[in-house]
Amino acid sequence: MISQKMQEAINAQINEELFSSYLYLSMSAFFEDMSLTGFANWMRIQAQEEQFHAMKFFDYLSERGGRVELLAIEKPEKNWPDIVTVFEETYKHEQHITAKINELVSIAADEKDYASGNFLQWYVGEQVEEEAAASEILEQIKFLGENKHGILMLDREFKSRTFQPPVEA
Ligand code: OFO
Repeated sequence: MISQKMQEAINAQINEELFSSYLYLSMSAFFEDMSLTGFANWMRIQAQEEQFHAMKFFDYLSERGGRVELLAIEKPEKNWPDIVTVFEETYKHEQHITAKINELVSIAADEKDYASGNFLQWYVGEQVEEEAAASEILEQIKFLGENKHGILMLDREFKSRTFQPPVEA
């Protein structure tokens, strides 16, 4: 049986993951509106990944005899001044999520909940990838600057991104 404290922290994290999904879906809608369908696809896949992260916590909490409680999801931003700002916010958001995952790891250690500590390691690894992906795209877009041809090339590349649930999950 999972502790009350760990249960509350996981429920809060489910909300964080669902908000992440909502935020990236809003960014996808922003790009659709700009007719950058590749960027819109990249964000839509990102939203699906976040949904997956949320459901992985959902299933784990249930498996441990805890009770999932869904909290209200905050309304995400709708507009951004430019593409660079979207990816700056994406990168900043992923750093925020990493901090939240690290807090969960600390709670698991405090509670001597070794199963949760082990489970959370998947997210620790995942956050390294999430931050690296956001940071790499941010740097590419900064490099391209006003180069519209380059942005369209990147947009074409992002059209091919698909969602693949991790096999080991
Ligand atoms: Fe983007 O990693 Fe979950 O939130």
